[in-house]
Amino acid sequence: MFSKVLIANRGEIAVRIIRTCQKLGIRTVAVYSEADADSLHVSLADEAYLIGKPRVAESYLNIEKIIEVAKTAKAEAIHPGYGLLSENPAFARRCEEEGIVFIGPKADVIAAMGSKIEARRTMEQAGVPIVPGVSFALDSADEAAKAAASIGYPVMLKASAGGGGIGMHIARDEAELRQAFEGSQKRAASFFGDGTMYIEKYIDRPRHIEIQLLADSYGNCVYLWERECSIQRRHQKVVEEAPSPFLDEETRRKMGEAAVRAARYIGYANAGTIEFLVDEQKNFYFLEMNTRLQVEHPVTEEITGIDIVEEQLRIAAGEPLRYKQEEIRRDGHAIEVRIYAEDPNTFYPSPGRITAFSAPQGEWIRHETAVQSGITVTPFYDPMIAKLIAKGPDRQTAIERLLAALRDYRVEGIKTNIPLLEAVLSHPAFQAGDTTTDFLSKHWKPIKTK
Ligand code: MV4
Repeated sequence: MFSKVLIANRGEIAVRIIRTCQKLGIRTVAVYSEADADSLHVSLADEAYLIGKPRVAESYLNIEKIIEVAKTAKAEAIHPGYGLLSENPAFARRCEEEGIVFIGPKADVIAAMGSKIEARRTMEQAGVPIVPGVSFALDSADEAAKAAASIGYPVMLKASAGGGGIGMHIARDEAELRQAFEGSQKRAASFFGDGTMYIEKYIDRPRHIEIQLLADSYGNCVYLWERECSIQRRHQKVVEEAPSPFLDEETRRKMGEAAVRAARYIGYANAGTIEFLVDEQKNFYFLEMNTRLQVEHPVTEEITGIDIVEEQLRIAAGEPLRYKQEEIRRDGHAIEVRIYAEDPNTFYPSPGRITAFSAPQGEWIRHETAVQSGITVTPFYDPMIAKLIAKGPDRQTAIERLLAALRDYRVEGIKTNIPLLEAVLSHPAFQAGDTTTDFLSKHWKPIKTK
């Protein structure tokens, strides 16, 4: 195992990773920007290095600076967390070149999954179901129209370099497709530096269900069941849970086995997630592969009892997987809500100084945060300030425990989305498990807040 690891991240996830390192006796190196000098991840780590100005481009995304710190501090490995450099193949490659272990898959695997067209083609070859559509670049509106005619409308126009919802467009007929094509292509080119477009059949009212994988460097791979993350707002997840209230055992097993097949086919090593769209008939289709630790990993940890960060460290250090598929437990139900510093009605970020902050405690409540009373939420970073997770023997109990915890949650000085979270969890449609991706646009009516 490593004796020292650098955490190339901030906020709750840096704190989360440091805690597992401490549990394993690994020394930790934090990096921080000028805006984060007083942050919890800095005080918790054994060493901390200032790497630049508040803006991420001048600190947390500065590859050479982070590599330099890792060398100075003699860190043997770097954990990138999520976001930031976590799915940047150039960063993984620089680590490989410097003999520093990148805690994640190989750079070429990250790059292959970053191209959505290449990922589709690869999954098709691996025998994983993909959404009906094309797996090649469409160079003109004419080509797109020809492809759409054979797929059948409605279709979804997507950017190959996209993901997470950016650069997508629904077209219900040929006129709409032709009208959207060039604009989408230009937007993708300016946003990602790559205007490559493709189309898929549009799946109506889908669910977003993803499979958590662990794979080692010796070809062993297991799935840690699924998470359902259908409740989203502008492609930002709001509520995540495990297990999915929608899946039956047979679909669950088929999805898990398809995900393992995918990981084996690409020679994947480390923790990873295969995202699927699931339609009303329970057909599932590969959407994207996330080659990092995910924000919502705690719900999987709560139902399996496995510390995913610990397994990431062990895999990266060359240990074989410690579990066989039959040994993966699934106990009870866990739900996570993301607490954002934002106005619950306008969804605009609400930065500012937090004057009071406390979360309820309890054996079935888990609170992941780097925020403390007195800190300032700055506009430089993601506005997610905390995650609150509740566990119960069944879904209804988990919902009730999470609602009770939210009612006792105290944040003063800034606005948060807690009223939205309470409304979702207490909504009859959510309680009935009717959790499709259009949930918030259908059910959320802005409310009055002080
Ligand atoms: C789709 C889709 C329907 N049909 N693709 C949104 C995020 C990006 N990763 C893919 N997304 C979608 N792709 C086809 N062919 C609907 C969505 C989608 C969605 C997916 C998951 C969770 C929430 C969503 C909200 C709107 C649209």
